[in-house]
Amino acid sequence: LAMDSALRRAIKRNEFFLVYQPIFNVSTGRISGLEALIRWQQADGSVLLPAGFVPLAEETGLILKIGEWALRTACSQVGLFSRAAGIPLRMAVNISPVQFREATLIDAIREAVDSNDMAPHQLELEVTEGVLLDSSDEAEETITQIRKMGIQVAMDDFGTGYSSLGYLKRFPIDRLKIDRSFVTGMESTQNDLALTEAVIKMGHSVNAKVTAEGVETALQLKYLSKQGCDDAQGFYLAKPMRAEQLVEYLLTGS
Ligand code: G
Ligand code: G
Ligand code: MN
Ligand code: NA
Repeated sequence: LAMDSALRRAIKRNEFFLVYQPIFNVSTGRISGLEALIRWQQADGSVLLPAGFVPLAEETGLILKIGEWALRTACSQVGLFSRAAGIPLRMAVNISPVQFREATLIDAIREAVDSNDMAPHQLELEVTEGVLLDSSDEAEETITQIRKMGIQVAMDDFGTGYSSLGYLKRFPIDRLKIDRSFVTGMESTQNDLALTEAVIKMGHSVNAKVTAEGVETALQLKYLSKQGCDDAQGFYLAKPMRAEQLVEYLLTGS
């Protein structure tokens, strides 16, 4: 309960901020997009990661306001980042299953895209399998509607759910994100190496692009490149950064 009122106060006081992690095209090595990741800077200066507050925000419904703020903020900055990079960047925004169930999501997305300097295809919504679990018909319709607007949909944490393959059969998506647990195991575990290759092929077979998450070594990147992975993200390539630092990074290339 204390946490609940702290969250409400945080919304009023604008204590949330976004960091952005660069995502790279594997074959060119050039930046192709960004993932927006929310942080909460508490009154005492400490910074909380999403795992420390998103679950409660989802339970209390406060994630609706917080998620809308994140969507608007990320979209309001993608033009600036794209100019600094010299190419239009994709902006990936995580969407909670709770947000996804709200009928207001479509309007919020349209508003965020229309009122900012960006093309619809520059926005990519990352959904987890949790989005697809309940009332699948509605989820399917929402995804279809979003994609008709020209906005992209990515399935996040792919491979960790109950029925990854079933979701792939059922839901039309633009991108798969290979969960970092598979990428971590690539160097040491033959099975994981085989599985990343299989997931990349699977994604391509349904005309989706594939992003590998959690790339931490040169060897992992080399394997992913051989396997035909489209994009990669991870500490080896770049860490999440605040907006000011990101602009500097994009302008100077470091
Ligand atoms: O930032 P960190 O690397 O700790 O991210 C962990 C997870 O938190 C992400 O994989 C994502 O699922 C979730 N997350 C990050 N930002 C947001 C956000 O703006 N909204 C929602 N719903 N989840 C987020
Ligand atoms: O949306 P998702 O839950 O996948 O968010 C990605 C999370 O993974 C973010 O919290 C980000 O900080 C984290 N992350 C990004 N790159 C790496 C990495 O190379 N290694 C590890 N351990 N975590 C990473
Ligand atoms: Mn994500
Ligand atoms: Na993920």
